[in-house]
Amino acid sequence: MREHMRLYLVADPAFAGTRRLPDIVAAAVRGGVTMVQLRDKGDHVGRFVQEARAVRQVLEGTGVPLIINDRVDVAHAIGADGVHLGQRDLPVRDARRLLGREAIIGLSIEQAAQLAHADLAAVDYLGAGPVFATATKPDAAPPLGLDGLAAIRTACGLPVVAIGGLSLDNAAGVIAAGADGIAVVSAVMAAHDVTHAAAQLRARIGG
Ligand code: TZP
Ligand code: MG
Repeated sequence: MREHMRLYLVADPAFAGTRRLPDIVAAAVRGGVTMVQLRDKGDHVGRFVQEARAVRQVLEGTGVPLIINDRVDVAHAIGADGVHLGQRDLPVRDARRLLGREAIIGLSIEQAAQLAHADLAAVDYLGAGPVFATATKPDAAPPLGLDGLAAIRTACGLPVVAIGGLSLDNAAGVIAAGADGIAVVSAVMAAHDVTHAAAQLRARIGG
């Protein structure tokens, strides 16, 4: 699990522009992405399912797991590897019951205090963030900073992927603060050359 955390792409169709989302994901995997989450905040679940199937197809045989954001039903429908849930989504224990033992379940943590209320036995990894300010998620909690990230790392033995405002400039610092990897939206999705952007990030974080 920790190796899969290294470079975690959050693929959001809002960033696709005129490109095809599965093509972007394939290009990012060529650059060294180790895990992919599909995140669609639109209200068209049928389209989400279609996108998810197409992305699953390009990931087949790559060894890169596909995680669905928010929607346990979509994850189940398309046979994704797992689901990523926020503090206001379906409780992780219920997701575990629905998806089974083999599913990968990730949980967002916005501050270390939330760990006390989390059902960590049902969780495979934590997404900690936002570490830095980001325009990608307007309703994000206040930034944790590196100290807040380190506090989550210290409080819990689960794999931790950091998210929020991460780029080539700050990626190494986030790993030094204890994260097992970085999760990015814009640093890869908004790049002109997605493969190159992913490869540069991979080189910066090592592993
Ligand atoms: N959760 C916390 S911050 C964030 C999410 C989904 C957005 C991260 O986007 P970016 O573009 O990598 O800052
Ligand atoms: Mg969510």
